[in-house]
Amino acid sequence: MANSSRFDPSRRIRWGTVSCIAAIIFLAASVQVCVALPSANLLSYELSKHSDQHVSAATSKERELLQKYQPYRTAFHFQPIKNWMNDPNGPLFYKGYYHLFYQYNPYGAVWGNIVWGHAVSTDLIHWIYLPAVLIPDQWYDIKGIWSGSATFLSKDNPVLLYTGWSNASTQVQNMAVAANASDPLLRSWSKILENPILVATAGMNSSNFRDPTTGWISLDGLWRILIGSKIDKNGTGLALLYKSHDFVNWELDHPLHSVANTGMWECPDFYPVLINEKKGLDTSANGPLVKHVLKASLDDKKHDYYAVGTYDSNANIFIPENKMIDVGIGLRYDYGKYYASKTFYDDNKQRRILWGWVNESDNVAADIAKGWSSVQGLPRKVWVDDSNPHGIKQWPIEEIDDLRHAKHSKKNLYLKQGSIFKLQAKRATQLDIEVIFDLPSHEQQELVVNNGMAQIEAQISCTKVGAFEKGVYGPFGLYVLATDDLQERTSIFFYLEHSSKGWRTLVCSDQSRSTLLPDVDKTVYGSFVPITKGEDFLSLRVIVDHSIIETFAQGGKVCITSRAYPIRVNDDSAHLYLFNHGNQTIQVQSIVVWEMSNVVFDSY
Ligand code: DQQ
Repeated sequence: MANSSRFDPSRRIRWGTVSCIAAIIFLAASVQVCVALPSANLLSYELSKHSDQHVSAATSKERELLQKYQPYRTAFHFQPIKNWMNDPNGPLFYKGYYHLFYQYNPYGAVWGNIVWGHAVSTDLIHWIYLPAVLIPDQWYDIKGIWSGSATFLSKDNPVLLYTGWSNASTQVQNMAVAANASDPLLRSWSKILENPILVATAGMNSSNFRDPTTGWISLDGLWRILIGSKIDKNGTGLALLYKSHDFVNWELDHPLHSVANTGMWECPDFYPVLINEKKGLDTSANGPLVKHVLKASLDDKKHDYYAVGTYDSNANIFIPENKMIDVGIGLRYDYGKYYASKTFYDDNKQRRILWGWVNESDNVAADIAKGWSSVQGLPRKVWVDDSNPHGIKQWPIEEIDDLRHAKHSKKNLYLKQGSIFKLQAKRATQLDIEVIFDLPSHEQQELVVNNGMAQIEAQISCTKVGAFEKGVYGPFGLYVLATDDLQERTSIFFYLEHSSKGWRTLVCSDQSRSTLLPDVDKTVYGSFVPITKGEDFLSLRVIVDHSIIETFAQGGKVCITSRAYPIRVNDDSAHLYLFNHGNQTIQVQSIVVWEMSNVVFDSY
């Protein structure tokens, strides 16, 4: 069945038929650029031209067109045909199919009436929508089927744990089993008679008791799971540990880990990672070459925080590598908009894959008008950063590369002070860009610990720099989703800041001028980038898909996801630029830009 996920079906057809012509034009344009001397393409640019003095507000005609053409629908990110979506739930691989379940409201574009939506794919890119698998129909989940996870009790026996919002408005944990294990699409699930299998006991707050993890088998041979919670009196966030011999009868063990003043931990995730290897591990794996990642989604901050540490499976406790950057006070998966994420072990390709919910930055009225809200970030492979044992790296799964087609590349460009360079990309609303800059300062870099204080500093600095504070080295980087007069543009840039301990590198994603629409969250996101001794480059991979921009800095050490809603940028008029506003010339070692294909999502 033709995809109805694009609200303007003609857009897909139009793009389908013109894509060859576009590719030819693009190639021709590429040739022209490649033969030109790089310096000839560098426009000396006066900063005054960037000023917002002449910016005109979005007109009512433009707003009307917005609703008609749905320019913010994505072309290759997962999103339902319509309505509200939030957390990814229970991802798994079964009999040749990847399954994604997700929090979904079948009745509208705002949160409510939550069921588990369902889609399957053979490559994590092309999805088939299936009917919802779990809907509220029992006293223990009648108000909503909330988040949870999948566990394989044996190879052909996947089960789902989820939080039910009961008729008494308490949060209880329930289980569903695959009703027909021979169906690779796992379309039918049965809630078990023993539900609810876990309820909050005396002294616990049944309003803060949710989101069971994937189970694992510990050293004593018992199953273990975590449930997110908080201790009310001092706001300590924690992951409650439960044990079971049969996955149905559960007993409270003790908290696996807790951190003061972090508030409610939603959607905990706990998984093993190999030291010095990219290969993923099944959730029960442990041993001398294994570290563990504990992640919590902080309800108060709406960010996903993690820590790398050791899982002592005798004592059943988690010991973070560095207490200064423990869960909730240290590292984040993503320094932009990214929440309630969940990983799974992909047995098919022996890797661990991360999914995360990316909310809108517009407002509720806009969501209702467009009829949908939220996308899932691209699936990312995760592994321990071999240059920094306290951190992980994330990278879009390799299957994304299959969507790349027309390619444009350049080498050894010199971006002088105040220069911008226009890259010849057709349809710059769907791009995958990889750029490598020379690390400009050969002086010592400060090793920044990305704790809470550093995050505040980074955000403040990125905001100042975004507002045209010029430095010695930077800001330099990319303008994406930009109009040719730059009235609308989203900037992804590096900036080197001088501190008493040497230079430190910031990566920022600046939405402050991404749209002429006024009623949009335009926060500037940013983080310090850990530069390892010997690294003499700065790299960015930026994936643009209409209203979502995913940035992976320095090989995936730092990620920033942002949303943008430009009103004068469309498939034909979007532009991509390199820029440098710093005082020193910046060398671009290489830049490669690919146009990205549309993905057709089918309904079953
Ligand atoms: N979303 C679910 C909860 C979870 C929250 C409800 C996180 O289970 O804690 O839709 O976004």
